[in-house]
Amino acid sequence: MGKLRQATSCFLIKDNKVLLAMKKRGFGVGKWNGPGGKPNSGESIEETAVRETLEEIGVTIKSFDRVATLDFFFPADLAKKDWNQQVCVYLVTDWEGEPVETEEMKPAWFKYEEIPYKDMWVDDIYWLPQVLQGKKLKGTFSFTPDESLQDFEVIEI
Ligand code: 6U4
Repeated sequence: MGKLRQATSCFLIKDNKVLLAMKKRGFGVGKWNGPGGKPNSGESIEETAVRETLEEIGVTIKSFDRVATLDFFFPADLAKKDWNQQVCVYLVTDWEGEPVETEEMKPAWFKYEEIPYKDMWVDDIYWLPQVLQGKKLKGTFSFTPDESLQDFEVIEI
C-alpha cells in the first residue's frame, strides 16, 4: 500500500475549553472539528496546519504540539474518491487573533464535558478525550460504507 495522503486538524485550548468549528462545506460538512486540511504542493505538514487555521478561523498559531497521528481507511469505492488519509492532530496553546466565522467554518468554544460528539466524526470520541488529557496517540480506523466505524485501534505513544 502507498503512503497515505496527509491532512491536519488543530484544536485551540483555553481555560479547559476547546475550540471546535462547524465545517460548512466539502469533506465532513455539518460536523464539528478542528480547522485543518490538505497540504499545498511543497508545503510541510506544520505549515499546512498554520495556513489552514488562518484561512478557516482567522487565527495565527504561535505555539502548537503534535498530539496524534490518525490513519483513516474507507471501503474501496470511497477510498477511490481520495477519502483515505492520515490526519495529524495538534493542540494549539498560543495564537494571535480571535476566532472568526469564515466561508469554510463557524467556530465555537466548548467545555470539555460539553463536546458535541454526536455531531462529530464517529471516531473522535475514541481519541479526542485522551488528547485533551495530555496523552499522545497513534490510531487506525476503518469505516463502513455508511461512515460508521468498522474497526479501530488507538495506542498511547
Ligand atoms: P478542500 O480541498 O478544501 O475542498 P475539504 O473538502 O474542505 O478540502 P479537507 O481535506 O481540506 O476537506 O479537510 C478535511 C478535514 O477533515 C481535515 O481537517 C482532516 C479532517 N478529517 C478527515 N477525516 C477525519 C476523521 N475521520 N475524523 C476527524 N477529522 C477528520 O476528526
